[in-house]
Amino acid sequence: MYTLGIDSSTQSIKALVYDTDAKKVVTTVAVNFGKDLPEFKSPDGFLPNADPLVRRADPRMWLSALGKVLSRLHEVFDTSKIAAIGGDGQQHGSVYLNKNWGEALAGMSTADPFLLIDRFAGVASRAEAPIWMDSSTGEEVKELTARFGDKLRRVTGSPAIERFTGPQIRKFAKEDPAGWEATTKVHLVSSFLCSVLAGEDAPIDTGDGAGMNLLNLEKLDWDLEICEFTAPGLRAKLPAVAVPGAKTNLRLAKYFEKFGFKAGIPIVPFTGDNPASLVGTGADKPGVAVISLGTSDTFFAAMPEFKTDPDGCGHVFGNPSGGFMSLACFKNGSLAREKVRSMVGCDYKFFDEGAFEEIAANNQSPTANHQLRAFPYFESEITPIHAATGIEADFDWEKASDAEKVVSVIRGQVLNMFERTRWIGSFDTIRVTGGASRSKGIRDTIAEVFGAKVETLDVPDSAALGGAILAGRAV
Ligand code: XUL
Repeated sequence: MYTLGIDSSTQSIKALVYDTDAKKVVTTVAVNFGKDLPEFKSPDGFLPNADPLVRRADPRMWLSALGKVLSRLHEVFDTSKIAAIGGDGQQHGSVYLNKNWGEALAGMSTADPFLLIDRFAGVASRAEAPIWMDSSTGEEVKELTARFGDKLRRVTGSPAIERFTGPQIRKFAKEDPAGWEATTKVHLVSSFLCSVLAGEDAPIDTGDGAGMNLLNLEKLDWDLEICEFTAPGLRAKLPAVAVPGAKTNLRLAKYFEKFGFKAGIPIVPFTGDNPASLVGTGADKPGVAVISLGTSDTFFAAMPEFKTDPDGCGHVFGNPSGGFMSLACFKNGSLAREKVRSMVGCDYKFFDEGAFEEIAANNQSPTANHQLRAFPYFESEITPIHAATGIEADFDWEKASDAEKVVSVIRGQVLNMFERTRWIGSFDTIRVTGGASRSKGIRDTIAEVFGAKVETLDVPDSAALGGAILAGRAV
């Protein structure tokens, strides 16, 4: 059986076909928002804004990209063979729809040659959708924290956070009450695209819904009190919540026959990109954690029961395979490592391996108690919360050798990751992915500090794959 996974991320949308019998990816096509859709003037997936804290995108860009990626897929694959569709979107981003939305959705049950952006013209009550990179809601975060204190963390799995959807909705409702009044539905990027495919309002799944500061993760339903304080009448504007594993009633709308699909095939509610990656990397079962070493470093793992980070830095999302998942994001990831590499002035061979060999040869095992450690805070850090102060070392940094500098920074990063994820549980396997996972020094340090087997993951499109796997399970 073939299933399709659609991943709408920050800079591109991907469509991946998966053979569920052979357990193999058959083909992947992508549309890059900046390169392929220059008319939306969003080279990096969002509209330029004079305020660096504001990051918004034109939701019509996502519609246009959806049509284009399905058309590209139709050119290279017999889409009539696809039995089910799943997918995901960048988390937290929200789309605001007006009274025309319902009618536009219903219209998807007829076939016609119009483009998606024309079919959905005039449905937005807010022209620009805030995305996860937006951190302009400091004031709303303060207001939510003042009103609910620790309840947000205990109930929704995360304290109030700038990029989370609740503070973003509150900001819109405060700044544009008429726009808020005209809003009949708020969707996430994931549920917005899923609704378009199904021609009806898709529910928000607990994986992506947990990134809103609105979902009660014990009851798996919207928290009325938090919703009402966030924005008046919000509860009535939210779609339903999809409980993991529940049978889906969503079916592909007739409109999509123009891309060769069989209308009526099942669609599973879309989830967030991180929960989808959890499934795509095979880490949706306890005991396995994934560390993605990218611009920022991300740590995620499945959690059978609901519990939250006492320090409030990590997040809890629903696991699309059932139960929950944790996610901790470390802003000082590869960018910080690159800074250290250029400070030391060494090549990758030394940074990834040579420095570690030199320290080992001097009998300073990375697990020895006297081992040096340094923490790179080039960007203000969120796990733990820490201002941007540069290198903080527990030794005289200036006098240290190049090898000591490299090894101590990696050790500092990995130790921090270990300390900050202990609340989640322990792991016998850690799967590492992302650019910096090529470094043997980092992999060995992770193995020693976590006391776990480290595997290198080679799943380039883990989120899209997760969507396709979830689609397969639903059939
Ligand atoms: C997670 C987060 C990002 C986005 C975009 O909380 O903000 O990982 O999901 O990838």
